[in-house]
Amino acid sequence: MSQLIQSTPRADGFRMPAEWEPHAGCWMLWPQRRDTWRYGAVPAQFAFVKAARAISRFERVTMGVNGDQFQNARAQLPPEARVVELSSNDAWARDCGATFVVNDRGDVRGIDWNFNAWGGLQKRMYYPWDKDDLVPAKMLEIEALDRYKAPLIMEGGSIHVDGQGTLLTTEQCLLHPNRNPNLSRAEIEQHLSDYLSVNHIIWLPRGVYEDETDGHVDNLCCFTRPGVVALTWTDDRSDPQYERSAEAHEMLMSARDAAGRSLEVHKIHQPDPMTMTKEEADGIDVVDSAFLRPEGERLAGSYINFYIANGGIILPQFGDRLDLDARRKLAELFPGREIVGISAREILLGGGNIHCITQQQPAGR
Ligand code: KQY
Repeated sequence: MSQLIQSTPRADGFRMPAEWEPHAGCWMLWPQRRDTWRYGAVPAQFAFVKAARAISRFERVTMGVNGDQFQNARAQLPPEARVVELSSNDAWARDCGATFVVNDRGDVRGIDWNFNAWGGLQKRMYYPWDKDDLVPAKMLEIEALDRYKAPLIMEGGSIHVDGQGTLLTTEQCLLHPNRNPNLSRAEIEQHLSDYLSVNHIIWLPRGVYEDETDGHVDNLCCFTRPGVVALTWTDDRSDPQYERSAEAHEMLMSARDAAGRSLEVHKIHQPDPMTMTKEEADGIDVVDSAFLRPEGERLAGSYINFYIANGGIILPQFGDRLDLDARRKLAELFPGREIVGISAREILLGGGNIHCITQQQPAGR
């Protein structure tokens, strides 16, 4: 049974662990939405299956699917993946799924943030999002884990933690008026502190250029271990990403984490700029509420959007000359983990990448 708890994780001695801490498994949601995914989401389903197959080598994957897609998903996914009927509007488990917290005894609970599909009616990107908003409660019911309801509109992709009290985020996203217009920066910080048990927040100004999430940090920068971060980078000063990465770099170089350490910052060169082709744009259904994705639009490609599995790194690859460079650097940053590259352009076309479609559930007792 999953109970709704009225206190906060901090008050109860729970914290959000870092992604590299041991997992019980990984949650994903099956892509189906025709105004996000081209050709009725069939190519995206292949890409999600590849990601699920890669993650399944390291930990159990649970795929939440709408009822009408159960048989299709079950047939495509590897037998070791668990397929559960769990309705959703779209397929971004990182953003609409539960964020898990643990205590020192190994108990696991979940946080149910409010979700407004990256900006609500102000932006009208992906209406409706009612089913997505119920995903955390359903995940926690399935796992029989207790749930905190957090009074904050927030997506999991807008934060990264080191598990030792430090949180990384961007002002562009968490302070955007389309998320929590009635909350001040201090009130948002207080909620993050209460629900994730963080003591120190590093606010980076902006995320990746043309990232439709309003600059999620999980496409820009992440911790690879306490005191060490990886940042998407370009040396091309004429690329609009340059000043975004440069300002983040400057900030990170002068930042301290919750333990008072200065940070070691590793630059991961972004793939060469990619744009949506006409064929890709034409394959997406147009509906009234949809966010237009025209041909020629810059895609927010980044190698930072990888998933840390037990013993592995599931890394986006774009068929780019810098794919190998990213693999090598990540291999150095994660000794002891196997780097598994996944062809990820199809996921990128939907506006995110491998980190955005996954949500780790920490191992409990
Ligand atoms: O950056 C992420 N965490 C998710 C991207 C979601 C894009 C919605 N189309």
